[in-house]
Amino acid sequence: MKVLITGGAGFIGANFVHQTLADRPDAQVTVLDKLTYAGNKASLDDVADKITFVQGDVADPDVVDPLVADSDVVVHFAAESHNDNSLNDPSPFIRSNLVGTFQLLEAVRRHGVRYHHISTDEVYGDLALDDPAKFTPGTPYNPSSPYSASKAGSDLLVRAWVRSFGVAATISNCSNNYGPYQHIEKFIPRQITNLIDGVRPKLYGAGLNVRDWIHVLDHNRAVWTIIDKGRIGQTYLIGADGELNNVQVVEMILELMGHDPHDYDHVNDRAGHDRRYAIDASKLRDELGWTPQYTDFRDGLAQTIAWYRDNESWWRPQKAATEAKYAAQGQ
Ligand code: NAD
Ligand code: TDX
Repeated sequence: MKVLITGGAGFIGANFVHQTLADRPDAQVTVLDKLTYAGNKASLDDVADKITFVQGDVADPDVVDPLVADSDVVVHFAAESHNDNSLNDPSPFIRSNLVGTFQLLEAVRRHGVRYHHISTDEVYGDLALDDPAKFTPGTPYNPSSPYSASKAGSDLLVRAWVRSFGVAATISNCSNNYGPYQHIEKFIPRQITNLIDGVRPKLYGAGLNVRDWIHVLDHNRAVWTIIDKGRIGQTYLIGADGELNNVQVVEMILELMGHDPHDYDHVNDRAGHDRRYAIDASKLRDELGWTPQYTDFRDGLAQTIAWYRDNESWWRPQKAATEAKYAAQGQ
């Protein structure tokens, strides 16, 4: 099977490349990645001789068309992915997330190739902290940030291409991922690498916002389950019942790294900050038989901390620039 993985030098995509090579000896993997600030080719160094790597833009039809034509399945991870960046400059989010998805859809339509679209629970907006409800595939779209609006728009393009053109596509909307190879601008690796540098963790606002954490390897196993067994045209929500507020996560990181759990600071809040995400993954569990393997967040977090301690050369080159950007925002 020839698998085209877009965004394979990013966090989730790089883990997906490693898992695919390990679990599917028949897979021929091509990665298409623009290598933006968020892409890191070093994440694929250990498998460089087992894959074809193409540096290019998913929004460029001349790049996309021949790669799609030569694939059996396209798994589309590539995107601008950070909410804070989208608040500073939405324009790359529109090009990469909307135009990029459009060009891939046109190519899979031309060549009759199976397509799986990676998306986020943020398309549904947020839930109140005291609301017992969770997101389901029927929850209306209500995105808050330019990032989540661009992802919502890309999902709707996929649905339209399925209905109007018969494209063989599935969509998954996953909650917050953690694990190795995540860019240090994101919440968990930012705090881990701050502590390695002797800097106190930084919580936006009161820190009471809730995220529904899932280990990246569980997300990616769900993606393969959907590609193998999912019904064409369907949307599957991926989550592992991992709701925690940001204070709880920071306290756990501090404790696991040998610090007083209250040694953190509050910084400026994010504009439009979503309060709570929570996924009801029963469709994926009941219909397709997927269950998460990382059911102990504390264990998964300890492994993630160990990975950042062991792989300082991977993240160190980005640390100063990432923190300078936050400092300018009072964060
Ligand atoms: P990331 O920012 O770590 O990686 C994105 C990758 O895409 C990078 O390698 C980057 O170079 C590449 N890229 C960006 N624009 C591109 C373009 N125009 N052409 C080609 N490559 C381009 O992101 P991530 O956290 O790995 O997220 C991957 C996907 O998963 C995204 O679609 C995101 O919306 C979705 N998602 C992420 C999470 C999460 O918690 N991180 C949760 C749910 C869904
Ligand atoms: O330093 C910080 N302090 C802090 O309190 C940072 C970077 C974040 N936060 C908060 C904001 C959020 O409530 O932590 C929470 C998680 O923040 P992010 O890591 O920026 O993730 P989030 O905005 O929830 O979005 C993530 O999950 C859904 C991914 O970045 C998206 O790509 C995905 O779609």
